[in-house]
Amino acid sequence: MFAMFTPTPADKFTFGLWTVGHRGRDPFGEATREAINPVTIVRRLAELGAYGVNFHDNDLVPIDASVIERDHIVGEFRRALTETGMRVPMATTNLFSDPAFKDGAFTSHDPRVRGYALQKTMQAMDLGVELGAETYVFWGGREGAEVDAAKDPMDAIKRFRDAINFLCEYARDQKYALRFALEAKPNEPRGDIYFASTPAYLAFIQTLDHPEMVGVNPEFAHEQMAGLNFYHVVAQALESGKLFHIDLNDQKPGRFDQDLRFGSESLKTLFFVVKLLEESGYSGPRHFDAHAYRSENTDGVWDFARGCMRTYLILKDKARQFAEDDEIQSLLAEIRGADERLPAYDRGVATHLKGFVFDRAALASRPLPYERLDQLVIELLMGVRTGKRVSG
Ligand code: GLT
Ligand code: MN
Ligand code: MN
Repeated sequence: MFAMFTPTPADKFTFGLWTVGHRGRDPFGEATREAINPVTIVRRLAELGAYGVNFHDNDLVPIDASVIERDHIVGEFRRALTETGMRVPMATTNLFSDPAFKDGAFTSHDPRVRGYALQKTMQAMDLGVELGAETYVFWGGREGAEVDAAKDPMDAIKRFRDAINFLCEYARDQKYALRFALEAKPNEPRGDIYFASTPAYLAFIQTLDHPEMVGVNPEFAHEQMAGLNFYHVVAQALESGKLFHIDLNDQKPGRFDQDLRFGSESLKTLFFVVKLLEESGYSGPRHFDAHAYRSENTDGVWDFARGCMRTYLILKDKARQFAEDDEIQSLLAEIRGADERLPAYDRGVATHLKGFVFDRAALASRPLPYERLDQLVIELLMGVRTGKRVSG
């Protein structure tokens, strides 16, 4: 049983350097554990069966490093990747820690700040591509406001668009095979962040010069903070061909961004998310954007990482059980009935439909045994259904 839920690189699990490297700092307290250097992170994650590791430019190279220091750090990191076979499928820019970005990066009023943000991102794209990244994430942590009197949200959208258009051209000019993934969050660290949810980005992408290069990176915690159903959000991203990356974690409703261990709180929703990812043919990395409880020491960090991957695999197995469970499947068939697509519009169809007499009472009386179905799902998740076929 244990071996069954032991990850391998084929599962495509990734972690950010900033996730397992998180030192337990929060707005009220200092770090509770030592920094773990990127090379150690790569080696430990490889031992645990991960596929790869992602980073912000400054997770790897300090913002004030000299060129010599940069080359040394990147060289050591690359060696660890080669020795372990670990990949870097995604990279991103830190456009939120430096005080220069205190009022935004791409959406700042100050054109010098916007220029610096572009410069920093181009350099970080170079670094990411150098290490093999195929996806480039944009999380605009400081792109927002506390004082709406000071900033025009329409200007912010236009400035953000200019930045993404500029960087798409840069990627094309450099012949980088990079895809961009935009990550939404409703608030924190700003009072309000522009593009508060993934669907806002899905609409925005259509207004770009190269919409085909740009998709989304939804994060469970962020949509949960906004009170949205992550399963539905991911479904929309997938259905529109825009799920370029995904940040998996957990989060209690109505709280700050907790970035909890995957599956520590919201098993039912996450079951449907895993089922969706597995059944839709999503082939990208399963990235855990989470960190260990502040009370953990370094050993606990690896317990955390192991737990994220193990829970994902257990939920994946539950999805298989769901598909193979006769009682669930026959109930679903009964509920769904003959789910035919209606004919497309033509004038004859419309005329026929307008004149047709529907039996409203018959429509309303259709039984929908959702209580039974949901209870079966709950029992499956609680482990009292075997997952074996129950027919007969
Ligand atoms: C930061 C944020 C995450 C983003 C990271 C990528 S940075 O940790 O909380 O949700 O995915 O920039
Ligand atoms: Mn994230
Ligand atoms: Mn988060």
